[in-house]
Amino acid sequence: MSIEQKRVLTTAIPGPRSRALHARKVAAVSSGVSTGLPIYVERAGGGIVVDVDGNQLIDFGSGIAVTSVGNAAPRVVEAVQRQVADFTHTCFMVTPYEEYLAVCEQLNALTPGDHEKRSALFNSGAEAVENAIKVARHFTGRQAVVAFDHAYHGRTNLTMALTAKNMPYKDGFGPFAGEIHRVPMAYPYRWPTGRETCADEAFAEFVQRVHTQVGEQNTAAVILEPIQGEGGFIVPAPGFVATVARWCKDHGILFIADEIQTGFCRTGDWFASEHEDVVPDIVTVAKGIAGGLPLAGVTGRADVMDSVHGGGLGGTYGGNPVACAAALAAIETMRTDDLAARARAIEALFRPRLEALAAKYDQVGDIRGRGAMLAVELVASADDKTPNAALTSAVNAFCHHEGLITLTCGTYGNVFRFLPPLVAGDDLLSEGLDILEAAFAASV
Ligand code: PLZ
Repeated sequence: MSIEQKRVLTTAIPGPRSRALHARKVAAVSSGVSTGLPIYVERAGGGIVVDVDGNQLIDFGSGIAVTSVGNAAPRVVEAVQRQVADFTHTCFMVTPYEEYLAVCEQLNALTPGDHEKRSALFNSGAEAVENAIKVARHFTGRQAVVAFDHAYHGRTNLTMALTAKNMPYKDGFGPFAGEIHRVPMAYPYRWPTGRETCADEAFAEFVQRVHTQVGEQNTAAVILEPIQGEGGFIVPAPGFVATVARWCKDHGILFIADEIQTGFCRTGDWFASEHEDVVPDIVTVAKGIAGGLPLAGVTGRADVMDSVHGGGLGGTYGGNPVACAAALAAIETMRTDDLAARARAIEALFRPRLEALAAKYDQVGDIRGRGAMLAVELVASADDKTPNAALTSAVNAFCHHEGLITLTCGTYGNVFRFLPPLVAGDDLLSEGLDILEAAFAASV
């Protein structure tokens, strides 16, 4: 790894070069596209991002759960360089190539369940979700789709409708796609009657809503993130996901697991569904699959995926050969370096530190997540669970100024989340956690 795995601050964050670039950003880029931490990046690798002022920041975000194998990961770089020199594009729908097949074979083998599967490749997570819904509607001949409170599935028109949160994702962007129905999520920390009753009551409510407001016979699919991402790293109450999946099966409804953020070793397994022994009918993937190159996939039961007429699925760039080569190298890296185990080790490193924070600060209401997808939810106090978005922003700003790239999330903007590259070393991660502690000390 050519970048020294060390935090270095040479200027204030952001430094003068980043500030100058940011002035150009304001003049050239739509204000609709915002930046969380406007340091402009020159290089990145392992757990470090180097900016144009020579600052080296610790990365707790992985570009939103993408660079699990690290930035510019050696095997990925080598595979991309080889592929880009061979050919960059033909369009798989025109003249196909082996790399696309190899990625689909990997997806069919790695996603949960040993049944016969088929896959199709796309460019972004949202596009994968769109296509999963297309396939589910086509296969079932039904139109309704059920999504959950706090869900995030993308920013295109159909996926905006599936996404729960208005601001910033939906506000003023309607009308939204029809036949999307929302049901409560089994959110243990905020379930009115408490954690113990959460799974059963949320399931009863789910069944009641779908039955009375939608009709099982009209429902093509239920789509769910096995751990909700943008909505607040909400781990559904144990048993909830499996019960919903089983109920779907009983009613001929397809169960779609959106593993775009949770997939590819992030939560300590290849896929988060495995933790609950859930075998989805369809899985959507993106983000971590290709080490930072844009690639997404839909993998599902062969009978479901093969129900679509020839030419019904596709797109100019879907399964681009360079992105496929990157994915094969990233998957190979995850397998040989056992990055699922590394995600579990990262959880073992983070948990006690987060628990110490919770013991010290009344405002840390909940610690949750799995593997290297962890978060703390910040509230007014232990007794008053009013979301504390102000403290969340203050902690975030402190971390940024100290050279730690952090992300927030949550329906109420009060969740502080951790998504480090799985290849970041313990020393670097511990230093990041030291900064987090200092941020709490300075901000509470
Ligand atoms: N499904 C579960 O997490 C993307 C969004 C960042 P795309 N999450 C990061 C932002 O603010 O735009 C995501 C996800 C889940 C779908 C998506 C959409 O994936 O590749 O961003 O389209």
